[in-house]
Amino acid sequence: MRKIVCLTLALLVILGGCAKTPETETQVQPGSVVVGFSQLGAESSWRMANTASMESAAKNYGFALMMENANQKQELQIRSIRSFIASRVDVIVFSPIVETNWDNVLREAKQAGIPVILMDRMIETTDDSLFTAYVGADFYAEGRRAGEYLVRKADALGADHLNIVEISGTIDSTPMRDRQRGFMDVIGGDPRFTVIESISGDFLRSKGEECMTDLLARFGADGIDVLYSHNDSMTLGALDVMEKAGVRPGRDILVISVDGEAEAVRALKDGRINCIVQCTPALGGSVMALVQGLVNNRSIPRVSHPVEAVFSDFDDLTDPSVEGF
Ligand code: GYE
Repeated sequence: MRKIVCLTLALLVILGGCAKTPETETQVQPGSVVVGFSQLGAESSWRMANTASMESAAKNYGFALMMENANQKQELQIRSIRSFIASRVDVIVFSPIVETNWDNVLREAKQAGIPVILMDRMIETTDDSLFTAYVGADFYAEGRRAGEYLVRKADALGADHLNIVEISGTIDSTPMRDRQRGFMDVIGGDPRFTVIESISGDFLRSKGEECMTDLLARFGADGIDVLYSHNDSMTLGALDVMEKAGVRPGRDILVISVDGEAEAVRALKDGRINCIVQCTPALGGSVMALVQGLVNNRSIPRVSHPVEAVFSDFDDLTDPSVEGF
């Protein structure tokens, strides 16, 4: 791409005053732009839809997408980022599996002059210059929405006390940390609620099953009033286990989930899930718009959050806008 940037610049200089484009801006041929994308894994329907969104957006923009899937391993993500640097891609996009320990590899990208966009998840760093932009959900707000639903539901039921179990996402990932923090900030001070256990299901359906099996064995269905699960895949696994044990999810145990995948939305409509806090995987368009801004030397927003909704048994679930991905 670099050659084409120079050519375009030269043309702009030749065209002089005729060019409408500001002096700092270059018009890059989309076909020449290479985006290195490290996806963290394929752990959930959310992740699959997110990968598809990145692929189709890159195609729409005419960018070449060099994508690698890290199978839920941070070392593999670091290795991919190093290979993107060696290939001198134009922009690196990655979805960090956990928040910590990215500084070294991101310093290498910075030294190579390659901008980095964080997609979906955030990092913990003392050097904010190590990434250019973040595109992803406000997970803290999602956690709060889950808590606000529960408060409203407890009010409607006139409940005195509710025992909550939490199946969390991948430990130390942004959605896990912030969905927990947001939820606790809303319900934590309310004596009607006790979180009796929180265990990680790693955002996987199979682990959602394992976690629910363990929780039912330890507390019994009567000891659990509410399940708060950090994603639909784990929730669907937990639902299977409850039903096999003769427990009616949505009735015997209230179920609050996050994401909005099609199968979970069907379960919401069937009354087996009470609330889904939406988290959209369709981030590709926003990411590629930023890539385009970067390669054309425009300034781009530091943080972009998608607009997200909440679907619950308080809503008219026959409304066509209540649909999954
Ligand atoms: O909620 C979950 C996925 O980081 C927002 O990761 C994403 C989460 C999503 O595995 O389903």
